[in-house]
Amino acid sequence: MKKATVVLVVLALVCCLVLVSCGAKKTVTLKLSEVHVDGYPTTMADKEFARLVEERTDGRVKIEVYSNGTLYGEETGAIEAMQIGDCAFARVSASPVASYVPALNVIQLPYLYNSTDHMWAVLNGEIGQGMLDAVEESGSGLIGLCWYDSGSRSFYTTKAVHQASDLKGLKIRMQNNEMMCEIVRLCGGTPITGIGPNDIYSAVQQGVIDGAENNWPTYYSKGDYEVATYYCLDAHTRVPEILLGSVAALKNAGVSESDIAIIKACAKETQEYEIAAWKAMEKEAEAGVRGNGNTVYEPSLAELKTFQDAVAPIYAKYGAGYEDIIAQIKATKY
Ligand code: BDP
Repeated sequence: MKKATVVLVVLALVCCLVLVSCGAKKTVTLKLSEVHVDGYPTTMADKEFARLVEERTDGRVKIEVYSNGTLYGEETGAIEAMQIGDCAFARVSASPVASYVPALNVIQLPYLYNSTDHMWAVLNGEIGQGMLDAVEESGSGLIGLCWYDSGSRSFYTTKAVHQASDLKGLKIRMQNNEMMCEIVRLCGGTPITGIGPNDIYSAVQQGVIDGAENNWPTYYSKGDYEVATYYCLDAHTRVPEILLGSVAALKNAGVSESDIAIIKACAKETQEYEIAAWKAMEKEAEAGVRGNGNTVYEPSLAELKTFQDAVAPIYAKYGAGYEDIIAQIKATKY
């Protein structure tokens, strides 16, 4: 063969190899379920997570965010789908996850933290990482990726509530979590579960429930403030949000261990992003609710104590076996 022919053949072979390797570059597209609307802090963070993962894996892993509960309107549905590998990621409240990983109840006990800073000192420390690890080690098929802020939860109702006993006779929608339901029972109300966050509005309208409980941004963004106009700032608990991954879905999609490590690092990076968005939205939502003329009630210290005293027995029931962690949380400096 002439030298020129040899060069041409080699060039052709190199081109073929490049083309084959490009074609073989495996790109997987994975789903992320989110119950909140676009523009809500957690949805913004989900999208930032997707952006970072695509960038850091050089496009090997793409994540599509399905917001506003379009994939699963109930977080329990998203969790169960992840367990069988039907969904790769979901941003959910820690509350429903605790039904699968009971240790998570400890970090959302009523009146546990003194402030947001206190909660973040715990979540960003050994206890928070320990809880994320516990999710993966629990055999639940879930991976705990990172935490997001969700403020504190307070009751909103169709009648005025100023102290715990005012919940007597009221049907209150609660998340799918026994400990959360117990909070309402201990105050004399009736917890109602099985209603997704997008269905609270109509459930109130139809008189199926007399109210629910949540933070300013959810109360506002879901429109519930229009039908349950009394908001009592009892702040009975802080429940962090958690970004979850599915062991089965990542395995089925063939995502490598090294890409899983990248995914975990990207998730952690979005925490601060969400916290900043959270602070802004909390103010915006509060202004929106107050601007609508809702009755926002700030309980006196004595009234607040009626809630704290009513729910105190929860510590013995749900804190049993975790006394050391609870003491550590209470002693955490912030
Ligand atoms: C909101 C959480 C969301 C929960 C919702 C609820 O952000 O993940 O689904 O509460 O009460 O604060 O179901």
